[in-house]
Amino acid sequence: MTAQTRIPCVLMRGGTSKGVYFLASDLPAPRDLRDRVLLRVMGSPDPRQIDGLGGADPLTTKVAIVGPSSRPDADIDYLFAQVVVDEPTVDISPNCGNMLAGVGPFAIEAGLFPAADPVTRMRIHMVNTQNVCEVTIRTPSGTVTYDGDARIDGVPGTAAPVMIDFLDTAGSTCGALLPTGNVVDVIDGIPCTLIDNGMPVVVMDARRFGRTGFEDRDAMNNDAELKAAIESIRLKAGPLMNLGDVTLKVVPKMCLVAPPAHGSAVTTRCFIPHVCHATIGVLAAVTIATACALPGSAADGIAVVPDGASKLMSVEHTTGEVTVGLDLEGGANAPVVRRAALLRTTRRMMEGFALVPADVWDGRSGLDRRAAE
Ligand code: NQM
Repeated sequence: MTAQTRIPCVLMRGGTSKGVYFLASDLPAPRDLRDRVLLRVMGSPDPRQIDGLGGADPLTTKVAIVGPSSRPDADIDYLFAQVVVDEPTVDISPNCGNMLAGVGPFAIEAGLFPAADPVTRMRIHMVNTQNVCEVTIRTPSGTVTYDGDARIDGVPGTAAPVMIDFLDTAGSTCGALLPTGNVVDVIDGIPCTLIDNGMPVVVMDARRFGRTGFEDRDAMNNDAELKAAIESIRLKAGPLMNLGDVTLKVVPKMCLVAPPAHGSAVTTRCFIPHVCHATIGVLAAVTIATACALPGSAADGIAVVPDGASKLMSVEHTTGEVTVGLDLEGGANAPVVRRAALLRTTRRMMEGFALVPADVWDGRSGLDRRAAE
């Protein structure tokens, strides 16, 4: 008789995030019990997460829950869960495009989807936002390879590319690209673009806060006055964006923009939402690039936007840049997002079992159930 329940899982880096990947069938189905299990796995709430697998940072306290697709137009279901480091909260309102990079390889290696040769294309239903994306994974001879020559800022070295095409991200969580119907709303005296092209984001000019927007992550994180001003805007923006009371939610993300410094389209500093991101969220980058392309937005006059309906937009962050491919139609007043795409990499790093005390969950994971049958 064991005092802990064993849950099969894999630790993976997905883009510039890191987290634990589970099969949905290995976790308890009721949401409140699943949340308690995930909090215990990560060691939350605790700023150091000393008694769990989380890395004391929102970017390393992420969970991907993967299973067969519940929709006929997709191959795999992916539910993202953001476990909060220092609160007893698991937020499934947002999606995560970084963790998404690991979902395809995880699904293939779990036997949920057959690999082709030399690449596998998979349609993933992103359960949080009910959107579908198509990922392309390197699978020479039908085996996932993690080696390759693709490089993304924020991750040392190179790895196999994972191409992600987002198909219908506009209004993913808020119901519309511009949930208030306005390109700009003024909150606490600051012009804000409230926008959702895959991630609810509030885009604001850093200079309006008396900051340059080029401050590094530590300076941003130590700037209590700035963080309080941003949080005040966030709490007001949430209901306006159809997100309700966002006090305990990790959306909307809050983004300060500044002019490009190294030939990009724009410089960003994202708060997710209480900590400054070490890089940038994937869907946040897609959403911010979209805001930059809208005349009259809070980024107008700051961002440098390429001409044409198909744009490659480099979005700078604290440690480099991410390039977003964006196809927009319809003009400034009624913009229609046709496609958004970008490159990520991933790596499977550890496989085994997460152990949670039986007094948190004394159920049997799918693996133990299968062994007993
Ligand atoms: O915006 C961080 C990340 C993310 C989310 C966050 C993400 C996205 O970098 O798609 O990837 O905004 O909390 O993993």
